[in-house]
Amino acid sequence: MHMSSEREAEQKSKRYRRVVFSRSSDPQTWTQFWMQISKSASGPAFESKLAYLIIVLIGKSGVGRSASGNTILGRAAFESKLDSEPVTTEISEQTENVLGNQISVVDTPGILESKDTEEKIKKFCQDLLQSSRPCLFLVVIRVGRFTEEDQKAVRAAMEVLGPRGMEKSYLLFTGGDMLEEGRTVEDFIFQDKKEGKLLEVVIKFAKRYHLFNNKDADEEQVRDLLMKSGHLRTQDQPDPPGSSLGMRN
Ligand SMILES: Nc1nc2c(ncn2[C@@H]2O[C@H](COP(=O)(O)OP(=O)(O)OP(=O)(O)O)[C@@H](O)[C@H]2O)c(=O)[nH]1
Ligand SMILES: [Mg+2]
Repeated sequence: MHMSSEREAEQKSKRYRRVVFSRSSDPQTWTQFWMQISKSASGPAFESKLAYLIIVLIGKSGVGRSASGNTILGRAAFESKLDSEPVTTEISEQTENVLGNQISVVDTPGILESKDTEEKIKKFCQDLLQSSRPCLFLVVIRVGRFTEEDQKAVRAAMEVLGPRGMEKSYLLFTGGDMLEEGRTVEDFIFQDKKEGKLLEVVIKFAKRYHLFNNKDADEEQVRDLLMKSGHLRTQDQPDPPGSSLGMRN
C-alpha cells in the first residue's frame, strides 16, 4: 500500500531533522546537504519544516558579530569577548526558537582576516543564495569612527554577497548603548557630513539598517529587526494556513 504524499513528506522531514542535527557542526556540508535534499523532496509538510530563516553575520573582527548572534538567539551560543586576537575563527551555526519561530544564526570569522577566510564566507553565502532557503545577511559595524579598515570590511562584505545577497542584507550597527543620551543612530549616520562615507554605505544598502545594543538582552530589538526585514508577521495578521516564518523571502 502506498503512503500518502503528506505522510511521505513528514517522514522525509523527520529523517532530515535527524541528519541536520548530527551535521550542525559543519555548515559548509550542511548547506550543500540542504540544497541536495531540498531538490529531492517535496510536499507542504516537508517544506514548512525546512523553510525557517537563516541569518548570517558578516563583518570585521571585533565589531560584535558573535554578541549580535547571541542577542538574536537569546542565549550565549557564540563566544563573545574583548580580545587582542580574533575569537571567532570558523563558520558556525546555532539554532533556536526565537519569538516562537525556529531561526538559525551563522557566525563567521572576521572578513579581513585572510583571503582564504573571505573565500570561505563567500562560498557559504553563495551556496545559501543558490538554495531556496530564506536568508538574511547582517553586515555588522560598530557605532563610532568609520575608519578606512571599516570601509574596507564593508566593501569585502558587499563583494562576498554580490547583488543578490545585497538585496537580502541589512547593515547592523552594534554599540547602541554607546550612543550619547538622546542621540539616535540616524544622528550618527547623518553627522558624517564632511566625508559622507557612512551615508554612502547606508545608501548602498538602500537605507536598510538596524541598531543593536548587545549589552541589553531586550528581545524587542530582535523583533524590530525581524519585522522590518519582513521575517516576522505582525500580531494582528493571522497566519495563513500552512505558512511559516521566513517563507515570504
Ligand atoms: N558596549 C557594547 N559592547 C559590545 C556590543 N556588542 C559587542 N560588544 C563587545 O565587543 C567585544 C567584541 O564582541 P564579539 O561579539 O566577540 O565580536 P566579534 O565580532 O564576534 O569578534 P571576533 O570573533 O573576535 O572577530 C566584546 O567585549 C563584546 O562584549 C554592544 O552592543 N555594546
Ligand atoms: Mg566572534
